[in-house]
Amino acid sequence: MVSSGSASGSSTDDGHTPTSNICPYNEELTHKTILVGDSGVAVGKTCVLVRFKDGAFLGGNFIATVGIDFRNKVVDVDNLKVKLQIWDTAGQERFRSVTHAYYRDAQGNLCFLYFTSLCSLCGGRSSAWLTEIHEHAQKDVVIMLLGNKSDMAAERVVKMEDGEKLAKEYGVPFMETSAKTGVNVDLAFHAIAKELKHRATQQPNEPKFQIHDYIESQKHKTGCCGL
Ligand SMILES: Nc1nc2c(ncn2[C@@H]2O[C@H](COP(=O)(O)OP(=O)(O)O)[C@@H](O)[C@H]2O)c(=O)[nH]1
Ligand SMILES: [Mg+2]
Repeated sequence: MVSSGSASGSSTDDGHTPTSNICPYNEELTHKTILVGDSGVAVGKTCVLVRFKDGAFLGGNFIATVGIDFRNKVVDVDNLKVKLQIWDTAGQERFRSVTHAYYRDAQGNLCFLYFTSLCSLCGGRSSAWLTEIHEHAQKDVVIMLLGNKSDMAAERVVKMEDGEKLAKEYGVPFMETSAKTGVNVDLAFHAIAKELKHRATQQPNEPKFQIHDYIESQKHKTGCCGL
C-alpha cells in the first residue's frame, strides 16, 4: 500500500500540507432517496417517512399522499452530515413517469427504498418494480427492500424468510420495519446515508462498505409477537 505523508497526515518533509489521500466528503451534496412500494396497497411509505422525519406515527389517520412530495433530513455519519432528500410517492401510474426522469439522473447515487407490507399478499412475491428499477436505473443505484407493519403480528401474511428470499433474488438488503413502533426505521435511512458517504469518500484500495453486513449487525429482528 502506498502511503503519502506521515501517519497523522499533518505535514510532509518539504513542509507542505500533503494532499490528503482521504477524499473529503462534500456536506453540500443532496442525495435523492425515493420511496416506492407495492401498488394498490397502503404499505406505509408516508408513515415511515413521517416517523423518520418527525419521530411520530400518524395512527389511524390515513394520509393519502397528494402528488409527489419530499422531505429533507440530515443524517449524521461518522461526524459528517449526509443530506437526504426523501421523495414520497403515490400511485404507480403517476410514479412511473416521474421515476423515468430519475433513472436518467446523471448525478447518480440515487436510492430506492422499496416497501411492501407484511400484511399484504403482494409482499414476498417477485415485484415488478424491483425488476424495473434494476433494468432502468444506473448500475450504482442503492436499493433496499423493507417489509413494513412488522408490529401487526396477527395480520401478518408474509414470513420473514419470504422477504429475505425476495431480497436475495435481487441482491438487495432487507429488513422489517414498523412506522408505528419505529423499529428499524432510522436504521434503513442511516444505512443508506452510510453507504452514500462511503461511496463518496471511498479510496480504490479501501474495502467497500458492506451495507448488508451493517444491516444484519444492527437490525432488530421482529419476533413472533411483532415486538
Ligand atoms: N400498524 C401499522 N400501521 C401502519 C404502519 N405504517 C402505516 N400504517 C397504516 O397504514 C395505512 C397506510 O399508511 P400510509 O403511510 O398512508 O401508506 P402509503 O400509501 O404507502 O403512503 C395508514 O392507516 C397507516 O396508519 C405500521 O408500521 N404499522
Ligand atoms: Mg402515502
